[in-house]
Amino acid sequence: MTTSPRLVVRLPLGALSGLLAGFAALAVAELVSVTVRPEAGPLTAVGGAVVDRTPTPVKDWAIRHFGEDDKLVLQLGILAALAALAIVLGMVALRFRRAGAAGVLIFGVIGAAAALTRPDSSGFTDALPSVVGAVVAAALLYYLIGRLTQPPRAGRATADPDRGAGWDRRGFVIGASAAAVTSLGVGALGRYLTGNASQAAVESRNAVRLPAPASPAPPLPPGTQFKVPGISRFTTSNKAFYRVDTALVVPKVDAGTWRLRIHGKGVTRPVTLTFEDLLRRKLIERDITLTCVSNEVGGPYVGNARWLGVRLADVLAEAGVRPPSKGGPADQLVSRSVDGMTLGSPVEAAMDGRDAMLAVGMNGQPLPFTHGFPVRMIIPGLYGYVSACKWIEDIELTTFADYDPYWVKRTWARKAPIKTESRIDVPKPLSRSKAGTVMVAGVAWAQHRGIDRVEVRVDDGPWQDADLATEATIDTWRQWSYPWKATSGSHTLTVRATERGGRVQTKKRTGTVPDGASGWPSVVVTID
Ligand SMILES: Nc1nc2c(c(=O)[nH]1)N[C@H]1C(S)=C(S)[C@@H](COP(=O)(O)O)O[C@H]1N2
Ligand SMILES: [Mo]
Repeated sequence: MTTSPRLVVRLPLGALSGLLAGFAALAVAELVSVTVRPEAGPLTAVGGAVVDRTPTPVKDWAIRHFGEDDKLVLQLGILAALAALAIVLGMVALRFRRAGAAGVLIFGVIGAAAALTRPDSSGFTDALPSVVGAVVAAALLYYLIGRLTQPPRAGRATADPDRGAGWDRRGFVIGASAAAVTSLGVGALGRYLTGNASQAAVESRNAVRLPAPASPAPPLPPGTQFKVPGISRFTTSNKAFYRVDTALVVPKVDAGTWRLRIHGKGVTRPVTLTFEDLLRRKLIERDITLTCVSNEVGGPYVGNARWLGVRLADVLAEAGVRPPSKGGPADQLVSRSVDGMTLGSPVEAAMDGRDAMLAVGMNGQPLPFTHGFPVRMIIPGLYGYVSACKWIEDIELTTFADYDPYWVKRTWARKAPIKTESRIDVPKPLSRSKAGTVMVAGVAWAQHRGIDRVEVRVDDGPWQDADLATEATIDTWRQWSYPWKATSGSHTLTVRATERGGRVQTKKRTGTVPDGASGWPSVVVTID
């Protein structure tokens, strides 16, 4: 008998063995990670490490193309890469059985290294999911390949016609099926237990009763919301609010065990606060528009919510913090989250009288898990990456000279006030409308400065004043609309906003790196 027909059968079976071993590794790792830390699982750990090491332009590209699905795409990509490598290892193992199994162990080492070097790593136990998963997978691969390359042991009764062809078909089928079924069960059990572990956090959130604010947000003045179809609602619902973060698994923090530590340079009375401590204090409620520095001109990463929280300046003052203008030694406030993210804000901005807060509520609800439950920071006027720490657990007073937080280490600016911007919500780009009055409308923002004017230009015509909705506060965006007498043809609509004090939104087009995109938004539309 020649070897080629057997190879044709064995190669796919080797590949299948590799896939089964990879699947077993992930299932076992998932189950072990329940007892260690869900975030220490190999997919999350390797995914997180990839996110941290991805060059900023690639990350920006991913956000642009996949939006809030970027994490899903990343995890599917990692799974696909793992599957390809597992197939190769399985086929290699047909020839080099020990080397194939050892290859699986190398992946265990990579997964363990990723888990141990995550900023939120809780120590050597974080290596366990990857290590145990890899050992089980290596043993499984070694066993299955053995069935493919060795005859069944003498004496075993078998009617296998391939017997003597050099492999144990029955042993392989039984081993492979048992491995597949067991992995499915183990994986499902792991998923189920992970769900239970976050149950305490879910219950703690359900139990939150937000107190009434001592300083409520002023009622929205009439006229903040235009009735133009398609315009962004003045208040963005929690569901519709954009989400930008690096968390592959949304942290589920139990409010009952949550603590916030405040310490560092110039802190004369370090404090550790509980969630109850925060709720017992006087709460303020404010409408504040948050924007992401990764928002392209005309992009979706901006939203306005009614936040409820504790005034950050008061908490800092009680800890003995003085802003630099009052002689304090720290000019940077570094917030750290439970998942190891770091954000740096100017201490001056946190204490200069604006409504910077440790927020516990969003639009009348406890913070959604995706938006930072139980507590996040909000500082009006600053992009999210230098102000809006979600799942916050630590505030350290330091200096800009001494410490660069996460995004600053990755080419973004140390300080990033939000740039004056505007957006055309309607008409949609490349849409068609009938000649006559077409409503051009959208939002404009210049947080903590205020919007005074929005102008619209049709093609190369003169700038025309748009109608402005009533301003809620200088920290919120402002709607605008312009009834355009549209004539047939293809037209370019361009918009620019002017902030209080007269500075016009810059025409200069820049990308998002390092401190936010700028330029006038425009859309091309066809009028029939
Ligand atoms: N812990 C943590 N907080 C974070 C981030 C993050 O990745 N991790 N991203 C920041 C960025 S870049 C922005 S724009 C805002 C977005 O807040 P949102 O997701 O509630 O809209 O959160 C900020 N806070
Ligand atoms: Mo952001």
